[in-house]
Amino acid sequence: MRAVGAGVSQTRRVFIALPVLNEIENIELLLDRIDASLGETPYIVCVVDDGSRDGTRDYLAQRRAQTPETLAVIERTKTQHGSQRGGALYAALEWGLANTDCDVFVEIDGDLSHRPEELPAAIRTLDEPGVDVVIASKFVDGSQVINRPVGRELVSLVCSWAVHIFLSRSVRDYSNGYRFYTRGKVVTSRWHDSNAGVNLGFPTHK
Ligand SMILES: Nc1nc2c(ncn2[C@@H]2O[C@H](COP(=O)(O)OP(=O)(O)OP(=O)(O)O)[C@@H](O)[C@H]2O)c(=O)[nH]1
Ligand SMILES: [Mg+2]
Repeated sequence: MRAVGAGVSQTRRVFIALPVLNEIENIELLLDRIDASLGETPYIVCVVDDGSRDGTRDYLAQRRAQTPETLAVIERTKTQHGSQRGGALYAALEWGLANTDCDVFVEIDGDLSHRPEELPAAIRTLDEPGVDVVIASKFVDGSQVINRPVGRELVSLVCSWAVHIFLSRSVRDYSNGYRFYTRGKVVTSRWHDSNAGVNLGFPTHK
């Protein structure tokens, strides 16, 4: 972790969970943009790779050797068909709780679909009283959706609408994986996850 600086509240230490599978075309630029966006704010990115075969692993090993204080890598082997993004996210958050004292936890995708330049503003929102979860939304004024099939957009819209109506009026984009949590909320969500089957977007399975 690096020294304190400007950009985000100086007391914040930021943990970024980054699930990846075959992201060699994006990973370097993404990590560079995260670094530039956070400036001198102390942070660590925890990448969980489920068996990339396109050189992502080699790149991460090389980058980690250069910047061990800001990059952790968990290498796993894929055990199921389909995306294991949820399980990878869970693994990263568990690692972050056990191995860091970060007080802000972020999940972000590795395909550059989420803009790292928005990190400081979203993290600052967590400073507001009573806020412990922030979800970047495709459905607020000023948002732009680029290169997304209409079908996916529709599923996202319906799912978010249902959550907004039936679960929480403050959630506008439930399907968006660009999220920010206080450490306390990560801890209590884990508890809900394992004990009550309720979750705030964390996976219900590993
Ligand atoms: N660790 C891990 N990461 C995965 C897995 N599948 C996808 N990912 C990563 O999870 C993130 C989101 O995956 P996407 O395939 O883009 O899923 P999506 O954003 O719902 O789908 P698109 O709208 O097509 O982009 C990316 O960073 C992927 O590299 C997986 O099985 N394991
Ligand atoms: Mg994506």
